[in-house]
Amino acid sequence: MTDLTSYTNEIATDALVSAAKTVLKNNRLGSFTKPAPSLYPHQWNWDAGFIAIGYARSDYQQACAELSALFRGQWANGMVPQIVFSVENTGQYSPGYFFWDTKGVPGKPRNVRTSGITQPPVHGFILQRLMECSPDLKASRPYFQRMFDRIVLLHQYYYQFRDPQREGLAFICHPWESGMDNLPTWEEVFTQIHFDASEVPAYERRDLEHVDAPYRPRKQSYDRYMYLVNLLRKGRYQEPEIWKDYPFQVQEPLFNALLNRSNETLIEVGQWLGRDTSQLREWQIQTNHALNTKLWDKEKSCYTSFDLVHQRSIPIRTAGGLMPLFCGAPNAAQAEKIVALLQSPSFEGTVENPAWLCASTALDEPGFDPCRYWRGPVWMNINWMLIHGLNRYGYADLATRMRSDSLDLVRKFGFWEYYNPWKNLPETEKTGGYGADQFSWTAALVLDWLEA
Ligand code: 9WN
Repeated sequence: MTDLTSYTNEIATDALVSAAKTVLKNNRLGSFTKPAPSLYPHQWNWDAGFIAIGYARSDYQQACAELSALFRGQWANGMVPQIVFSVENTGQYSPGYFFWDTKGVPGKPRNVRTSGITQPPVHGFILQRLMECSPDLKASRPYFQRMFDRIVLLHQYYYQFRDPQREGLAFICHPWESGMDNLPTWEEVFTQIHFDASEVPAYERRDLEHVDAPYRPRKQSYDRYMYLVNLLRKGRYQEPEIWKDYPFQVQEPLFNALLNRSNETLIEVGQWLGRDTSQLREWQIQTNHALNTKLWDKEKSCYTSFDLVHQRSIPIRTAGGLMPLFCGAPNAAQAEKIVALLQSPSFEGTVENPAWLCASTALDEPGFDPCRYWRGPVWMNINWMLIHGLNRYGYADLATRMRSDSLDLVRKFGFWEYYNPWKNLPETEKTGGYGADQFSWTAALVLDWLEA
């Protein structure tokens, strides 16, 4: 075993800040910044939000531009797509624009190429962060008015089309909508979904040209992703009709926690703009209540997903199950239980085998894998949001520890997409950083942690 905790070649803070800025600069494609140099050559939805945070202090205009570029892709029903494709990079990522076949779908903006699903709603709290960082609030008021309306429309979409029983919880219709695309949770949901190999359309795996197979989803998962995309495109993305017999509809805690943190922060922005925020307030109360009544799992001490189609909970512990700390849903006793879980061997490891905070899937879940994306590795955006959640509940020491774990990982390995959660790596692992190198949101969030 190589003990990487004794690694001493630490990079000085100003060098790290400057390296992080270089990552963003090199990934910049005009009005937006791609997530990574070659694996992800378009604009992704929640990436745009985290990237905006990285620019907020040093290039405020670009920070605002990232959200504007993303919302160019907003559909008439309010949906903001997972990917806004760059025309220049056509063919470099799969599934690309033509695979999604969204051209001509009613309500899709005509001159913008987008996929047909969404990603976690980070935009409200990103907008509030931009408000905090604005060098001239009066001058940026029109921008905030515009973005506020766009984001409220997006939330309206979630409550209207993704919450059929009006419970206060939005469902996701594809693992890619969760942002945590390869959680074991989705495998469990798929045990109830049966389809024939002939229902999987032909597709390419461009991702494996950039990242080795053990770090990316298996073929079996990709077949399932593509099977779902095929159902959506065959139904021409027509909501709500398409949901009548659509097999994947899952209420997931991270997605709803971010939606509700966005509701909460939009209230703040809306009050500053002099807008009526009563609908946002109603959503906020209802969603926190629903998180606690429907997704809280007392035995697991965290929130878990609910499969709406098969009417069952999926009791798998993931970092997403801790995320309601970020929107203030848990009461003090629930928060204490979540923190105890975070400080247990399920996330911290043991004295002999310690782990960096915070594994995406709990270390002792049967589906855990320290290398494969979302099956266990540490992700910086998850840590960034959990740190805010821990501070909100007064767990400042634990929040500080998660921040220093995050920065240590970047110092040791670089700006990777995700990291092996084990501190003692087997000698066969050359590095603890995986996926795409020079990853934008890792750089952006390091800037948020380090820039004064
Ligand atoms: C599919 C861009 C995106 C992130 C997701 C992450 C990964 C895409 C992929 O990359 O997903 O959307 O091809 O694997 O899982 O969270 O937004 O960085």
